[in-house]
Formats: sequence, structure tokens, C-alpha cells
Amino acid sequence: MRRVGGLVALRRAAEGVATSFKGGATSFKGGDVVGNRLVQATLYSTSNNTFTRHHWFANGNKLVDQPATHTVAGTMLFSVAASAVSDDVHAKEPVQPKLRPNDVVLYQYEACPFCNKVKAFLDYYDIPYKVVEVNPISKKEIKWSDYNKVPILMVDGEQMVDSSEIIDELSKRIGSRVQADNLLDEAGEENKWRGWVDNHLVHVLSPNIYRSTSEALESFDYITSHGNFSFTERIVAKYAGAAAMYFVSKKLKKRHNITDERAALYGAAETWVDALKGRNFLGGSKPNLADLAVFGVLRPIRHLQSGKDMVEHTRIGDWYSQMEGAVGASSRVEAQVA
Ligand SMILES: N[C@@H](CCC(=O)N[C@@H](CS)C(=O)NCC(=O)O)C(=O)O
Repeated sequence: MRRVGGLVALRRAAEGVATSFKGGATSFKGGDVVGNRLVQATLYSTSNNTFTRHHWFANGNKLVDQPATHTVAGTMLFSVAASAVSDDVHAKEPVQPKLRPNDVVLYQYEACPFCNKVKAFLDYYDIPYKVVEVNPISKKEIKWSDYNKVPILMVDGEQMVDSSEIIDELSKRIGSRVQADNLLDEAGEENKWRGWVDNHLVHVLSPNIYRSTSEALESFDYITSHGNFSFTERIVAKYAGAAAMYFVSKKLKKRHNITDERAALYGAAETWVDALKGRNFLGGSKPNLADLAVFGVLRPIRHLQSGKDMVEHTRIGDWYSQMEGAVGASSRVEAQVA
């Protein structure tokens, strides 16, 4: 798809917004695709637990973080804050060098929760990866792939798609403890909570980050300033996107039977803390894949108003800080790819 520029982009975005409103905001069907893409952010429209669309806009190809730096572009605004880590919290889980993939490239949107799940995994296992930020409008960076979504992970030249499948496959390859346990107990706690992340937690996020006009603007400010947008797209997406998503989020609330979005977010956080049953992590003394999934999807909202409120009003903050400590610095490296 051609990238649009200038007034054309503005017009198309406006048309897209209008179309979205007319057609039932969650459908985004029948309108200008470019305009629609500009205004689609952070959405899961799911019915019967089947994901259909989800867009979080993202960061430009400005990869600045080297391993072991604290300014981790991979987590952008979100995980740079130093966290107090208690002594019994384990740091990253090492992977045997011979099992570690050599060349890993993540095609992503910076704020996409699925992409952030994958990044939390790669960071925790200290697997170096490059990032290619995909322009959510043109998607030209992933034109080579049949898969039209992100994340796409290239592992030594092999394409992997779907965040949970990527994590399953990588876990197997690196022989991680969590996956080994998992194989013995498929219906286990870890899988149950990984499912909860995909089927419940993610749906609570959009209604929260677009809850009010100011929160929608805050979210789009983040999304557009860290995403791969042209100058014009950035401006259009920020205002058109924020306006559209404010309304879309109301539709999403209905779809997912959410009456009070903050209550739903706090409820999810408390549910997660209850699941820990006093343990540092669901995985016990170390995070497992469910810990990494919850952490991954929450990381993009942590320093938005909704994330701050969540930490202030629930008991999740201690676990979150411990996760920051355990996952540690990003293992993201400078990309050499276009
Ligand atoms: N089940 C997939 C969902 C991936 C997904 O929906 N990604 C969104 C971005 S957050 C996407 O690429 N949507 C299509 C688009 O942007 O056009 C996963 O877990 O990876």
C-alpha cells in the first residue's frame, strides 16, 4: 500500500474516522483503509474469544539501546524507572550459548501488547534482538511476509508469527525451565494464566488508555511519538486517532461487558496478585511465561495515567517492580536491517 502524505493523509484519516463512527466503531470496515489504520490503535475486537483486529502504533527505527544500558528503547517510556529489587529476586535467566539463536529480528509496533510479550521473553532470556518498527499505515516493512500482523520474529532466517506461538517455540529451543514444566502439565497454572492474558487482560487495556479525551491524547502522544510515522501521519494520527479511539473504546467496553473500565483494570490486577498466592512470581522464585506475559502487556501502559492509577490503587506494584528487576535491561541491539 502506498504511503499517503500531506493533506491527502489528513483527509483520508478524517474519512476513516467518520467511517469508523458510522459503521460501528469496532468494525472499521468499508472505509478508507489508510484512514482507518490511522485511527485504529490498541484494539482487540474479539468475539467468542477470537482475535480479529488489534493495533497499537509504534516507534520509529530509532534503536538506541545497547545491552546493559538503562535507557531501554525497547521499553521506551515504560521500564526505564529503576525499581527496588529485593534480594531474593532472581535476575535474568541465562540461556546456554549453543542454544541461543544467532540472529533475531522483531518486526513490531512499539506499543503493541503482543510484541511486548515477545520482548519481555527475549529480554528475560537475554536473547539479543534487532527491532524493525513497522509503519502501521503502509506496513511496507512486512510486505515481504504473508502475515499481515505484528509481531513477526525472524529467527536465524526463519519466520515465526503469533506471540504465544513464538514464545512456545523459542522456549522449546532454548530449553527453558518453564516450558519443560509446561509440557508435563498442559492444563497447568502457567498456561491458564497465559490464556487469561490473551483472553481477558488485553481487552481491559484499550478502554482504559482511551477512557477520557485527555487519556486518549496521552496514549496517542506516546503511540505517535514512538511509532514509525511520517511527520504528517504523526500529527494526523495523534488527533484523529485519539478522537476516534475515545469513541471506539466505549464500543469496546460494551463488547467486553465492561461497565467501569478502571474497576475492570484494578480487578484484573488484583486477580493477578491473588493468583500469585504470596509467591514472588507465579513461577515461584523466578518468573514463568505467565509472569512474562502479564508484564509484557502491562509494560506499555505502566506510565500512562491508567498504569499509574493501577499501581496506586492495587497491590500489583510490588510484583511489577520485581518483574522489572528480573527482566532487567533490554537485550535489544541496534538493527542493521532497513
Ligand atoms: N494473536 C496475535 C495477534 C497479533 C495482532 O493482532 N497484532 C496487531 C498489532 S497489536 C496487528 O498487527 N494488527 C494488524 C494491523 O495492524 O493491521 C499475536 O498474539 O501475536
